[in-house]
Amino acid sequence: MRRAVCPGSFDPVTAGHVDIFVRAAALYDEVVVAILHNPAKVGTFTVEERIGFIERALPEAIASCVRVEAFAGRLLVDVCREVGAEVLLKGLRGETDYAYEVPMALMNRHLSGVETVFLPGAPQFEHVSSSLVKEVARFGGDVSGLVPDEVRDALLARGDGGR
Ligand code: COD
Repeated sequence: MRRAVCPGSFDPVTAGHVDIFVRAAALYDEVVVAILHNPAKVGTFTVEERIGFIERALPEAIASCVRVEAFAGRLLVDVCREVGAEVLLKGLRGETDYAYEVPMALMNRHLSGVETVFLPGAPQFEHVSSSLVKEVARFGGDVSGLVPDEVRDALLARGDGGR
């Protein structure tokens, strides 16, 4: 079984993330979407909310080979060991992500031999991040199409757009 871990905060999941999960599921037998969170830090959405948003946003065709799990205060290499994954899979949105991600990929390989596979982010979601979406929503901008509809509605319902 070839298994990949897609890690992130996913606070909240965006259309860019979902695109990466779908493409990862075409490459691996199983994809573990790993929500890494710091229990001492309050996120915009709870870990349970983030899990639900992701599970309900997955297209039916891949739902059976993607599972979503949360991990508190852990190294990514330990998450990979725990779930039996040989690969970390991440989306890259250009030079800024590259500069940030490559040292982490090399460190993870140094620590445990786990390789990181990068998929280029889809051009239509290149500008999409959880934090930007929250900022747009906070000031009343329309984030339709940038996040699953349920996430858009949850951001609107908060009133503060997810501060
Ligand atoms: N298109 C494609 N990919 C995207 C998009 C998009 N529009 N938006 C985000 N992504 C990618 C990001 O590049 C990232 O790889 C992933 O999706 C998750 O995004 P976020 O924003 O939810 O995640 P972050 O940036 O908060 O990262 C959280 C991690 C858990 C990945 C990070 O903190 C981490 O690697 N922690 C591990 C700690 C560790 O083990 N450290 C020691 C060794 S380095």
